[in-house]
Amino acid sequence: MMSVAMKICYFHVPAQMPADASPDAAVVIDVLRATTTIAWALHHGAEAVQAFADLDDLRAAAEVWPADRRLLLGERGGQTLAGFDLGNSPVAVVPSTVAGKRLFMSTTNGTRALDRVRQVPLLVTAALPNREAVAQRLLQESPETVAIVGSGWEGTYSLEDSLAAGALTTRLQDLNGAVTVANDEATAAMALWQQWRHDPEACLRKASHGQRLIQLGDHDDDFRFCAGLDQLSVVPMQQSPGVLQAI
Ligand code: 3SL
Repeated sequence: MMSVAMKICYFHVPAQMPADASPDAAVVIDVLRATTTIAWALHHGAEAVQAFADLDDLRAAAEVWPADRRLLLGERGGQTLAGFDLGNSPVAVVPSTVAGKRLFMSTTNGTRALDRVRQVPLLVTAALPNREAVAQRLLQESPETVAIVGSGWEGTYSLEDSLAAGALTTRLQDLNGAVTVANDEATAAMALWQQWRHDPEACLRKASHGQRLIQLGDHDDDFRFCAGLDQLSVVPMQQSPGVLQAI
């Protein structure tokens, strides 16, 4: 593989990214569960996922889309939104439900993080199941500067997003020695991945949002879908503002 001079910064939450930062590429991560759901939905044939920070904007955009080709997907605090077709679960986005449909999606943190970096020229989402696919695609596209942005939880650090940021950065460096880390957060994320790489699901369950989901009820399948490493070849990529497709 060609040598790619790529610098990686990791930001725990979108607000940590400097206002004047202008990376060539951004990778948004919300392991529990928005970017995992996006990966599985596109893998299972959804036409696109259109992400919204604001629910009124979502409803307005969905209304002008053909009713038989749209689904509303969203949560707040882990609970499905009233009147929505689906909650934010990778388990729910099965082919019989999502194939050929556009998913109009809004979540507590993940879609807000996407909104923060929607101006970045190359924008993809990553989760543990498509970590390898995203690493390969980044090396193909070879942006010089990459911001990995964790979604966090309402402005605070999320363990599981850092775990996946570390998994992705580690894989990028394994594949290409010219990939460098440019902030301490990225180095710490790689150390976190070393700590948990043999049992990522245990890390997800220990994380505060993992604990929140456990309190809400049985999420065993969600944990399994979110923790499975390198299972999907899909790379959700922004095609127009907020619209992610498997390209
Ligand atoms: O915060 C988010 O964007 C969601 O992924 C949270 S949840 O896992 O759906 O509760």
